[in-house]
Amino acid sequence: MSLVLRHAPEEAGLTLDANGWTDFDRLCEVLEARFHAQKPDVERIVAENPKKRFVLEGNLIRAAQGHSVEIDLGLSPSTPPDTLYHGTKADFMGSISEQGLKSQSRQHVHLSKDIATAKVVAARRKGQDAILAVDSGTMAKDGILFFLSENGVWLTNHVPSRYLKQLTEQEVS
Ligand code: HQG
Repeated sequence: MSLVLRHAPEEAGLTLDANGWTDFDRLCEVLEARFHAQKPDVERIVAENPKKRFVLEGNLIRAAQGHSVEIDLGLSPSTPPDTLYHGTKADFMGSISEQGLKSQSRQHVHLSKDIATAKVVAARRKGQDAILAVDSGTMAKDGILFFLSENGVWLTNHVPSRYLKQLTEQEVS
């Protein structure tokens, strides 16, 4: 579902509208044909997904965030907490120090309000973790926009390196 709703709707013969929504019944037909999942199974996945990745409204469904396809989530800018966090890998830090945090293949840089979530994101990749504190309060004062996704992920377009600080192991634990 993440593949189809965030990255490659064409893989399931679906299209997303300008705001990322697609027809839920149609998605269920595809999932039934491919995985023998019945509509109640899909509804349960949407409801019980621990990160609330999917939003179901009537017969429309979309991913709450994480898209690489160009869609407009239609979120209004929100004032972030003073500090947000990003989990990454030590190997990337040379490049991040030079270029800041870039959105790479996705539409936004993803930030979390707590260190624990950043640690989980970092742990998905091989290598030594690096947990970054983002001075989001100063960024917002400097006019950089933040958006809060429907499932609580903070989104922004780019974090210049002057707003980043790598946390020490003591600060992380
Ligand atoms: C890194 C999961 C070198 C960045 C999570 C990250 C998240 C740079 C990778 C969501 C860089 C991009 C997104 C630079 C950024 N030089 N590396 N200048 N700037 N990077 O997957 O944040 O489980 O696009 O640190 O919870 O890892 O899928 O972003 O390592 O919210 O729902 O480039 O994915 O959500 O990777 O993860 P990603 P992410 P889901």
